Parts: sequence; C-alpha cells; structure tokens
Amino acid sequence: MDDCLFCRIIAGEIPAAKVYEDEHAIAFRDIDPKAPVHVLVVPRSHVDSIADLPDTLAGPMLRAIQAVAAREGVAEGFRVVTNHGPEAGQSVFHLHFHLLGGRRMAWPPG
Ligand code: DGP
Repeated sequence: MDDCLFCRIIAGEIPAAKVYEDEHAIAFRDIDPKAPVHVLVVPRSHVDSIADLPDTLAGPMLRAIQAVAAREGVAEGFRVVTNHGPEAGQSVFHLHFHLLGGRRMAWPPG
C-alpha cells in the first residue's frame, strides 16, 4: 500500500534500524523505544491489524518474534504487545508486534 508507513519501510523507501528479516516478517527498532529492547515485528504483506491476521501468517509471526527475542538477548524475559484499533492505541495500521525487553515490566499495562 503506497500510503502505509510500514509498507514503505519494508520496501526500503524509508530507513529503519532493521534487526531481523525472513520470508514472512521483518523487524526493526521502534523510533520511540519504551524499553532497552523495543523492536517492531511486522509481516511483509500488508495486514491492518491482528484482527485480520490470516492463519498462514500466525505461526510465522510467532516464530519471528521468538527469533528476534533470541537475537536481542532477551529470550529469558520479554513482552509482546499488539494494539488493535485506536481505542487500544494503534497508530500505525499495518500489523506490528511490539517486542519489549531489557527491563522489568509492570502489570497491568496502561
Ligand atoms: P502503535 O501505536 O501500536 O500503532 O505503534 C506504532 C509504533 O510505531 C510506535 O511505537 C512508534 C513506531 N513508529 C512510528 N513511526 C515510525 C517510524 O517511522 N519508524 C520506526 N522505526 N518506528 C515508528
């Protein structure tokens, strides 16, 4: 999608600090990190949010999250968040999983 920020990052039109990529997913550092490790794990194909995630991508996205956690050195403790819709705080409408780690997490989240 031409007007999608993350599609443009995936296409290489907008720079991002990429930390991982495979056939289905790419991952890059969040521009406004909320933890020492804050990576966005994103499907290459455009999906608006988790509400539209097809079965064929569900497993690959989780595998990519596991791989990024290992690569970032937080496999022992990390949090995964995805926001669906403005009410939940979604601001970029291309599915992304926030992978957060490197500090102790509070619960419940805000
Ligand atoms: P959400 O609010 O859940 O839709 O998260 C969107 C995240 O995307 C937010 O944490 C900030 C991040 N973000 C927004 N614009 C950019 C950008 O241009 N580059 C990168 N790396 N991250 C961005």
